[in-house]
Amino acid sequence: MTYNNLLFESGEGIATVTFNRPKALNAMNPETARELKDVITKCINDENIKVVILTGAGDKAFVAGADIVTMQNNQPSQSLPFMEQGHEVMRLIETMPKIAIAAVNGFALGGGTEISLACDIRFASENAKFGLPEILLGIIPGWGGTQRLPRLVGMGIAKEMILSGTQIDAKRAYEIGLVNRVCPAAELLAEVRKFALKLVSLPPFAVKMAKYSMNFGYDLALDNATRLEIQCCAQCFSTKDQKEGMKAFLEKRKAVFVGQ
Ligand code: DAK
Repeated sequence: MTYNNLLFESGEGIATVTFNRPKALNAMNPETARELKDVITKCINDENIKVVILTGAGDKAFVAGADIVTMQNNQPSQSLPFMEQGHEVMRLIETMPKIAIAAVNGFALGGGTEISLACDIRFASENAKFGLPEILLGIIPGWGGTQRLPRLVGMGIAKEMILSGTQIDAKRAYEIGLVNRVCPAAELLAEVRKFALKLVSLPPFAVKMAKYSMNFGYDLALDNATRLEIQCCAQCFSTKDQKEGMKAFLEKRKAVFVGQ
């Protein structure tokens, strides 16, 4: 697929996907959502890619939300496919057996915050702004914001943000646990990449099981969730990488994982 609204590059185990509609502050339209699904599927199927970084083109925005121009005259019958398309791609990012990092380099509003919430880890530039301002447009978040934000930062703060539509800066996002790290804007991508490079040599099956256990265990009752964890952990003992990891520890050397 040719991408009109995304840039894609990969190397050293890291794929970088850049939302690239700067004139609309990288707002997501249905075409971008289709392209995003395609590129994430490509990352999933490429065993050389271990980490996927999502960021925005330009220095002003990560993603300024769903494209309001496209949505403004929608009826529910047209909104539903767009919403389902968005949910599908967010869940794909969240559950893929690779690590997704959002490098939030400016406005991450509405769908932009929701994309970052679907990632495993969020780094933000000091000038980043987060928010779910949908209520100010007469709608509510439609790509998982009402569900993922409370799970990440707690119901009280999520209700404050979603019911008021207020934007918060990177410092506040860090304080409430919405982002993992805040960096000067000029250093954001380099910092994310430095962190990603530490992750590319991790044993892929253990990464996959760790995400699986967290993603699919989170909403289960604790007893069922811990049983899921037991199964995921036990499966890791079938891999060469588990043998290598423990052997290397006992031999006091760095493990060399082979991805099996
Ligand atoms: N959509 C379309 N165009 C946008 C846009 C957006 N979300 N955000 C910005 N732009 C465009 C602006 O219209 C402007 O275009 P021109 O006038 O130059 O043609 C250009 O980008 C530059 O924006 P500004 O001139 O406004 O720049 P400022 O620095 O003054 O302000 C801003 C930056 C980010 C504060 C402001 O642009 C802004 O407030 N943008 C809208 C933010 C927003 O409300 N985002 C949430 C969108 S709602 C659903 C599926 C998904 C969703 C909901 C339902 N279903 C299918 C049911 C998700 C909803 C959302 O994400």
